[in-house]
Amino acid sequence: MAVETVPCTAYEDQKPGTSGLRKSVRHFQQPDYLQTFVQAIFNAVPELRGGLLVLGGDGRYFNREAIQVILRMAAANGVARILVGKGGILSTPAASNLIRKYQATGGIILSASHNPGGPDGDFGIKYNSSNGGPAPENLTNLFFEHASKLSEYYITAIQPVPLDKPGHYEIEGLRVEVIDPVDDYAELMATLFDFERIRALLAGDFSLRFDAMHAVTGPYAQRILEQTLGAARGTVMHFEPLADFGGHHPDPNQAHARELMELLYNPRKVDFGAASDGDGDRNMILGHYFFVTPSDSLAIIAANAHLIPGYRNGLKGVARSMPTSQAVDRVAEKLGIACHETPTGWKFFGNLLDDGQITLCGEESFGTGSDHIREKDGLWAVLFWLNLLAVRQESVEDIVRRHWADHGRHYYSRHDYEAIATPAANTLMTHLRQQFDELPGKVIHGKTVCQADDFTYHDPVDHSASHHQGIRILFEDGARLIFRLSGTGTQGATLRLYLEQYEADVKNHDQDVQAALAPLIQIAETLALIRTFTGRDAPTVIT
Ligand code: G16
Repeated sequence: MAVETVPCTAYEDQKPGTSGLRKSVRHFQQPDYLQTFVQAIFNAVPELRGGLLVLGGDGRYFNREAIQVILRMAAANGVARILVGKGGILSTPAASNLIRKYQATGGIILSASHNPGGPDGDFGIKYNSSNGGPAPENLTNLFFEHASKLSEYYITAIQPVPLDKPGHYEIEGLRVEVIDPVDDYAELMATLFDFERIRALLAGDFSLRFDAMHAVTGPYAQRILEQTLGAARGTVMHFEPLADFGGHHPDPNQAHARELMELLYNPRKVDFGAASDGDGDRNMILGHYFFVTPSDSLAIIAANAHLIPGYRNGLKGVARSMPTSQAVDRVAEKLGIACHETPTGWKFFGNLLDDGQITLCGEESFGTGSDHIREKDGLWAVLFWLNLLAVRQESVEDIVRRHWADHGRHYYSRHDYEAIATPAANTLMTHLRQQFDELPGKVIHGKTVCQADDFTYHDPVDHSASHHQGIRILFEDGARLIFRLSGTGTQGATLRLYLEQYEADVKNHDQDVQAALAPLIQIAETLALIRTFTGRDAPTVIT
């Protein structure tokens, strides 16, 4: 095989963030930018030589070109076999499943998740390890180290692989298998959920809509919801994966899934609505005129897991990211199981899942999942809810309200200030840190602070410590204010403010969320001077 050694200049900015390396498409199109990071992966994971690699992406602009480059580099770096999704498509959860099922050395997933696509949008690349989960921090640090000192990469001159034709191709010692991206994933879902019962629900007068947001879940949702479970044709909206997501923002939340929101907030009754993101790992759950916060969804999934075939034997434990509301903690307490608090980023759940300490985990950022794979899983959450609705024969709203009545309600919201100047964001965080010593015991707008700190996570499995994972201001009544800078944005900095207020009394469960959180919003402004530092009067997005 003719391997070409290409001299290159290292890039200094290839440090992966919360979930892989995410930059604008234009940034990725700089000479050898993609190649440098891919070579860093091959250098950091020598087991890929002679190994099996899973490869696919969310179909966004630059996906196909990147896949051909990676195939050529994989051949040059001695990879023995590659499974690649037809059309270059693989959702993140499907890739995680393939890695586990076929005992691959790892996988490369091309996605910038919920970030917009197209030539002016974003692109991303992440590596998942042999457990199917996102590379842990020590490995992403190693990628960065290799990338920063790289002086050459290796590539072959093979012809482009026909990605649209399933089949096997032998290329200079590398076996490329173009596979159906949905088959294995659909098979896995059928082992976890009661498809018969869901089919019966959908055969009645129950109506649902799923918004694939012109991203990767279209083919998965059509196969599972429409073709397998019998949902009406057209149930899946925006089903065709498009390179620019139809010009939309593939982020399944109230702000970006507008059309779906309008269908659910409409007198013409739709019982259940759901959406997923660019790479299919996020989910939004809606009832008729009703939004389920991701934190509540996690808690309800945990409280009802015994009703679902795949989880009938009970839960080993649960975990949530630190900013996620404490609703699931209450469920864990009642169930007598452990509840772990990890930093933001799915990679932090990996050790707990691998070690058998938890069965379910989730994040406020519309991510929920279980030990069936090592990624969050959008369609899994949707199927869980459908199975639950089929068993309980109640509406989404009734299920959530009953849960609040039993456990209390955690009013919760996230305010994002996107694309603010990075120095201003850092000054704001420093300003908060400087108040840590004086805050405990202080009464601000009628609420008493009991603790103020920077969250540090001590991994109970590998005993590593992750510092500076978000500023926490905790109040005596259980309320929390969390401040973090996002690790997934590509322009300037994004400040995330997470607000949580617990309300035990069912008589107070009908308040408007922002109104219920108004005192905390005021305290946040007083402590962080958000307007002064960011120059913004209001958040860019409220979820
Ligand atoms: C990624 C991570 C999640 C994280 C989210 C937001 O999700 O996998 O764990 O919660 O980003 O992170 P941040 O607050 O740092 O922007 P995804 O769906 O973008 O891969």
